[in-house]
Amino acid sequence: MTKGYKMPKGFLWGGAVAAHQLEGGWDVDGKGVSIADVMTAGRNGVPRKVTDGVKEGEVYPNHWGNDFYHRYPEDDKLFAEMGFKCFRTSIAWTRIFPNGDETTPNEAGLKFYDDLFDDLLSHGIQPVVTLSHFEIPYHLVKAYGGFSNRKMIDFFVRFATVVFDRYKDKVKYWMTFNEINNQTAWSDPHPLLQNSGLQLGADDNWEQAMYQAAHYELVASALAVQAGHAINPDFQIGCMVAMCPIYPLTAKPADVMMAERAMQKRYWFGDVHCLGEYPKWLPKYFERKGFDMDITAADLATLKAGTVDYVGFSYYMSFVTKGRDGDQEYDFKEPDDFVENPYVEKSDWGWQIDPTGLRYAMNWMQDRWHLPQFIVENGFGAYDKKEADGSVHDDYRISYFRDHILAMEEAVALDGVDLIGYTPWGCIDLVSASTGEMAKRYGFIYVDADDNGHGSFDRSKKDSFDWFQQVIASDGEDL
Ligand code: P53
Repeated sequence: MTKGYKMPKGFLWGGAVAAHQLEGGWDVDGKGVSIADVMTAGRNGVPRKVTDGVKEGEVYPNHWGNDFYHRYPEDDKLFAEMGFKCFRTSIAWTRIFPNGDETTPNEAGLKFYDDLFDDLLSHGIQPVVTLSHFEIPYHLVKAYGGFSNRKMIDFFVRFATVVFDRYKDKVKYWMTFNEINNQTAWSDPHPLLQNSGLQLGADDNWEQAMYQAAHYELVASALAVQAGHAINPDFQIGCMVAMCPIYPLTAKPADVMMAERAMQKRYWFGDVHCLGEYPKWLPKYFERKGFDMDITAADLATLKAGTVDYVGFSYYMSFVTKGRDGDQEYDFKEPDDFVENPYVEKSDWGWQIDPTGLRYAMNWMQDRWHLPQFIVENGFGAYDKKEADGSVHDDYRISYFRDHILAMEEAVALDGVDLIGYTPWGCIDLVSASTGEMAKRYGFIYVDADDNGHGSFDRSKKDSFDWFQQVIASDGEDL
């Protein structure tokens, strides 16, 4: 056993999921169609397709997820047995506002989350809630062009206000937009759809569209922060960034400068969320690129007045880049400018495994944003093998967690990072966001279902279940 550092009293150990990846029940109790409902199943290396509405004969894994919608009481019991103090999920926007532009919410959707949160609380588990986790109502994509349209700010703030008000006594920790910076890779259509509801054509300027959508999201987030604090001053409302630190390949100055630019391009979203203003390089960049941005003086005042309370972030991997000789602009472009890291191992999906990167990133964020942090995703997607006796020996997952939790504890105990909690991703097996697979499993709890939704959907414990239980019981000391 590895000896770790005890985390402070009240530290929020738990697990994380998103509504669309596990609930299923995609069309029950008045729920509308979300963008996740029109994404088909992909595979390792094969991207998901997006269909124009739900089509006969296509496979849509988010339609069934792991059936949490009907089975959550059983799952909550297992979370409690593991010792969870919190559980991060999202509220599916389309359960509350099926089309997104209604003025009256859907009571059946609101009631589902009341029941879920009550059940969690009865086990001593506090819900931690993401407002927009890749689940924009599809109608808002079709009728308004998603976050290319300023009207989306009002729709989002209305949704946020309704759920803040409804759950004000049940939920304290909130996050506005999941992995808002995932769309840095703007040339890939998936993040643009998942984050912002953008569907662009060949003639559109994708990069400008990404910056514009992100701006409207940041304004919407800042307004939601203010609305939430007015409803309950005890609310802690955070941002959520996908933290993948980007290193220079060598000490060559051009490599170092490119890595700096790469970090700026991936984390300016956090600068706006946390510091309430755009970093200086970005208006210069817009100017140089000739981007005509709709950013008003009123927007800038809103951003300043709606800074977040904490930094929620996911951490799975790090990246590496290198400079181009003679390139004065260092216009880093993701993913084209990524190169492989020769010093680390990779998962079966090519994600580079780097526990030290977590400690590095926590230090970097502490020094830059000066806010408490919350690790709301971390984990290892892998092919699991269920043995004849039902057991799953996922020692590779335990080893990933051991190394990352130790790095996290060092950041807290040795470097003084202020950390609220740690919620491993996909604590129960669910549908992968990037590939739509069930086979890319993250859970401590195994779900008997395959990529096509066949199986009993029965739950069972993997070896990592007992291991994580012991980590929590020892406040992080027994790794
Ligand atoms: P999957 C890319 C890079 C890092 C995190 O991812 C990412 C993504 C987008 O897929 O997403 C987050 O399921 C996201 C979750 C997602 C999880 O990481 O592709 O917030 O919704 O499931 C893991 O293996």
